[in-house]
Amino acid sequence: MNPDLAWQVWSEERQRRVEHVLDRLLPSVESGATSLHRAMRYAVLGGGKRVRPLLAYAAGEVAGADPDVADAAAAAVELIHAYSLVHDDLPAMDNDTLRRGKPTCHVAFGEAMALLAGDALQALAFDALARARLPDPAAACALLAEAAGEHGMAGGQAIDLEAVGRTLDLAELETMHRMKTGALIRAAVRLGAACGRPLAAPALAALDAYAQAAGLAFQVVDDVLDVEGSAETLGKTAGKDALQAKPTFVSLLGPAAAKARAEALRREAHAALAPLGGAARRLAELADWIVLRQR
Ligand code: GRG
Repeated sequence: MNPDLAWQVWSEERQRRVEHVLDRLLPSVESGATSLHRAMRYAVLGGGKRVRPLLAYAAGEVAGADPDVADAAAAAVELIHAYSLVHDDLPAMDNDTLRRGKPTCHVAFGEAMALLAGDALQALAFDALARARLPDPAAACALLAEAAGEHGMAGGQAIDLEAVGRTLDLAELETMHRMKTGALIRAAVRLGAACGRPLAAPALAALDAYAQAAGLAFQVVDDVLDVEGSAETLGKTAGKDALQAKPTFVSLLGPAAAKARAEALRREAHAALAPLGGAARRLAELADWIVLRQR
């Protein structure tokens, strides 16, 4: 089979798989569904690239994890991500109206319900991990909490909010993104690996170096796409960073150097995987996909 086709088959199968897992975890809409239930399902299902679940499944393969166990890690990171998007889109934060090709959750359900949907999605993420057949569910919950909390995503978002109208230098920008988006990407890799057999310290360090490079590459590409993509292909408002005068990799480096930085990070991610051999094949393909994507 042509290697690209094999990647496409694997990634689409895993995307369908996590969709099904999320569908079962989310509150049913059949009987007695409330607006909160509908808002939760609206925010999670039928959209998104599922980058973080794919990272969890791919890292799980390195540790020989049963995909049935890795399902919980994949779903939990996507639930945290979906909650962060719902809250980020609120008028109090980024105030956006388009996400994943449809009106944002608060446009569809109102601000109060969107706030609650995000809260409930976050709770559901931890519930899914706590109940899963993981070797150490408590350690997995702690790892996800660290990534989502003040030392990770929420802390990075706070720095981002306070940076509007200020100038950040490249080091400050990288720190902000390592927290805001990088921490959850790193957690996806670590949680996926935690679903399998215990890995030795060098393998864990290799995975972590990979995740840090891939996470930063993801953000650099996100900044480039904000400038070069359209709302139609991205499914979200394009050109917002410049409009809001936000410091980005493109505003600090220029588009060509930002693309070169993404490419360097892709190579760094590949190099980090070298000690892991063929078991890390999907992670390598994911780094390519993260950097070469158009949406
Ligand atoms: C509200 C605590 C809190 C945090 C929000 C992650 C985040 C922090 C905000 C999202 C804002 C944003 C657009 C950040 C840029 C990187 C990013 C997370 C893009 C969206 O992720 P994708 O491209 O989205 O994986 P899909 O829709 O494909 O899942």
